[in-house]
Amino acid sequence: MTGATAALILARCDELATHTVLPGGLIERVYLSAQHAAVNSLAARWMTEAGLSIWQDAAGNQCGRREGAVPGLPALLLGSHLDTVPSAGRYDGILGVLLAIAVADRIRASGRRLPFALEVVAFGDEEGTRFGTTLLGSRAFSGTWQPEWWNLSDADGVTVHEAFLAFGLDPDRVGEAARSTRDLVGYLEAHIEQGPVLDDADEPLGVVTSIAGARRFQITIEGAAGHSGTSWSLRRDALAGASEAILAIEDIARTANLIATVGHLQVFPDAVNVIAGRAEFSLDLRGESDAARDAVWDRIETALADICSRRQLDVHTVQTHVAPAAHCSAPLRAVLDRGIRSTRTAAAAPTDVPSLFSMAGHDAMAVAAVTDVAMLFVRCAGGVSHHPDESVTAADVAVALDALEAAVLALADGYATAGGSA
Ligand code: HGY
Ligand code: MN
Ligand code: MN
Repeated sequence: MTGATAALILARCDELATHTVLPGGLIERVYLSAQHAAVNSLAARWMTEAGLSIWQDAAGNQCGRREGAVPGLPALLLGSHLDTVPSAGRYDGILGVLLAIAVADRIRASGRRLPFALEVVAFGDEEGTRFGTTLLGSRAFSGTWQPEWWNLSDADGVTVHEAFLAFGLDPDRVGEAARSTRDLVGYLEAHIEQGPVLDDADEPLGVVTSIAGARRFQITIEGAAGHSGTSWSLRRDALAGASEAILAIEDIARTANLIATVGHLQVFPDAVNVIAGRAEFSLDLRGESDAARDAVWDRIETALADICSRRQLDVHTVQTHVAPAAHCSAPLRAVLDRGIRSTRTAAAAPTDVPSLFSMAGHDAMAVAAVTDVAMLFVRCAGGVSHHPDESVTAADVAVALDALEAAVLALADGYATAGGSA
């Protein structure tokens, strides 16, 4: 039966992938878009079929709930996100939402009433593709929405506030999406690893120890546009300065064993025979500890100032996103460990269950503000992600489903005997 469900989950990933703004089978689906509304409707239908009562919360997250032994009990949350990066794979976030729905369906079919409610949440904005800052859905959910986000705007100049209204949401009621700690047991998120560790270890599943803290910046370097025949001594070339800065950022981060990525660069006026007067680029900086990450940012800022002073350029940085590193809860990691072990045949060597750090960010970072979190990683081929070649196998999806269901039931068993605490 698991094989058929895994096949259904993969087919649903394919169906969700058709809701995209890009041609040619490429995937891009952003927060509060028509594509977001379409996949919320699909997820709502599948949640209903899984026996969940459904609602869309005040921030556009699609939610479903099945009561426990008695109505109104605190809820165990399962879920992930349905939005994507540009030219995305079809499993990042999506697989976690569909695994959560499949576990809820299995528990419905078993007729078992758990000692807690079971909720599935499909967050609407983990990637931050549309508005730059990320985790908007899960931060509304965890009660950490920031008022300054209303004025963030997308590439077309549409603000978050306007996008809420266009999606049929009332910005004044975003606070109603916030959940309270007392209503929650914890959050378990299944997600592809987006790294090579499980694939290299020939392991289908692993348990996350902690999730990197991230900061994002928009960096602008200003020089002077000019004729490309201008002599060297008169140039103030913003693109040359940005190029030196980007390599300096890479060198500083590598030396500090942190990860820094410049994924966006725009040059003005962007012409073959004009010296660049302005260069704008993004910086995504992440590390296992917030302190180490912040110390590296301080060094990067100093390097930017030195480079620009030497080249008679001006530099301006704006932080567009910050999310603290999140540590996964030991009790929830333990039930995921038990869930994975339950999928192993008795004959299998009792090797340790892989536990690994996540350099990728996840909604669990935001949800950690309101309840304990843990993550189940699923192998993806070669660790490839944020790319159309992202892939998983039906066999790994099947074992992930069994492991996640077993983890939920292990938590229920422990929760019932412990009188209701995760
Ligand atoms: O950027 C990340 O790490 C995540 O995929 N949003
Ligand atoms: Mn992603
Ligand atoms: Mn993701």
